[in-house]
Amino acid sequence: MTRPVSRKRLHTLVTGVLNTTPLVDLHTHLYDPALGPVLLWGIDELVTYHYLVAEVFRARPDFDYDTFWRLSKTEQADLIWRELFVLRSPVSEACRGVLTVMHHLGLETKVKDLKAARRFFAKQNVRGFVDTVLAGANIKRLYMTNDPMDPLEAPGWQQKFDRDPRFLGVLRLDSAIMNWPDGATRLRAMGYPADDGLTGNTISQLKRYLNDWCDRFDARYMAISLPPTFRYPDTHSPVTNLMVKAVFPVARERGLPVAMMIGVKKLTNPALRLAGDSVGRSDIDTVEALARDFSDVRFLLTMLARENMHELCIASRKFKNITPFGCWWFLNNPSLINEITRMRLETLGLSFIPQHSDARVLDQLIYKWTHSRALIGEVLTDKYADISATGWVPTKAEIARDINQLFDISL
Ligand code: FIX
Ligand code: ZN
Repeated sequence: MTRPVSRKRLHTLVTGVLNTTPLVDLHTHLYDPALGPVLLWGIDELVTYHYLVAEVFRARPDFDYDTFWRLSKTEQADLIWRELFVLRSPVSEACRGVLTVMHHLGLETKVKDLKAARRFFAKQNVRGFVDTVLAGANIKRLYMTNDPMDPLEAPGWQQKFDRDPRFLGVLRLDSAIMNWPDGATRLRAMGYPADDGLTGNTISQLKRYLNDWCDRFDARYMAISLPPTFRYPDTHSPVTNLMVKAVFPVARERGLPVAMMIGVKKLTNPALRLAGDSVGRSDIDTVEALARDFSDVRFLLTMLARENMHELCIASRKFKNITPFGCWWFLNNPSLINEITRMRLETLGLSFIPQHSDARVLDQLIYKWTHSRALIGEVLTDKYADISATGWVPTKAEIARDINQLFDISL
């Protein structure tokens, strides 16, 4: 009979493996440093992350939106630091994240201002800091969000450059497909003469765009964020038609997964700009119908509403071409990472991708992965303790095997 093992022993094994295993980050808004200033890093970017912009207006509802946006990045950071980190305890997850990064980098966190932090970052260079952060977060590869129509990113792709193999390409579809026919205008401006209507020519021009830029980016998947109102089938919706007639066929031909991130209500409060997006309950019937009708397309799926998480687990049990991933955005908080990861392990075993960072600022990888490794480690420990009580005690090698299955994404 196998000797029982304590939870403490299992926890030591799990955290030891998790903390020493380089992981892969499936979705970020980070960029190969060769693409230039579009890669955000440093204390002022960290403190003015759009999550904290939303939170500073909670602390200061009297503050005028336009007055805030007229401030410089440094002035915005100083305001946020004072209001959320000095005059109040920084207990939110986004605030705590900044503290985790600063602490990891050896910076004092309980300070009145950001002068010392700015002095530290002034001594860094981007390529060296990329190495520092990837090592600190123990991330071996990450997937970017690449949009040929993004005016901030597009210039970086004008010239050939040696890719950093740790930064993998992803073709992001929102600019081309959402709010049609805005995308048609953009496609025409790039030399893809699509019509405003969903004609055969439009479909073939969009397919050419998708293939050209999947080639240019060496894209490992295509991705799109979708509103809670997204429906399939829907013969009237331009988004649905373009996905069905262009995106899924190209994905099938190229053998690329399609990531659909469903449930975002864009600019619910436009005055908050990037911080103004909100969440809505999405339609799981749509997800199941897509998985059924496009059974040869692999869907990487995440949804933004907590209420959709259980449905997504069950839909994933029904369709092997659905891979649920991450605790996205408003779900990327300890209480919900805990709940969602338990739900997924209990319904899906190890057949899902537990987390992605969604990092927009390079430094954030440190906190997003430190926090998530600890949380996921607790849940995994409990699940191993449950089966150990029956005599099925995992070895360190089996725990390492499981963690690689969960995190060693290779697309
Ligand atoms: O659509 C997306 O990729 C979202 O993750 C972003 O738009 C969002 O602003 C974000 O960064 C959330 O974490
Ligand atoms: Zn994102």
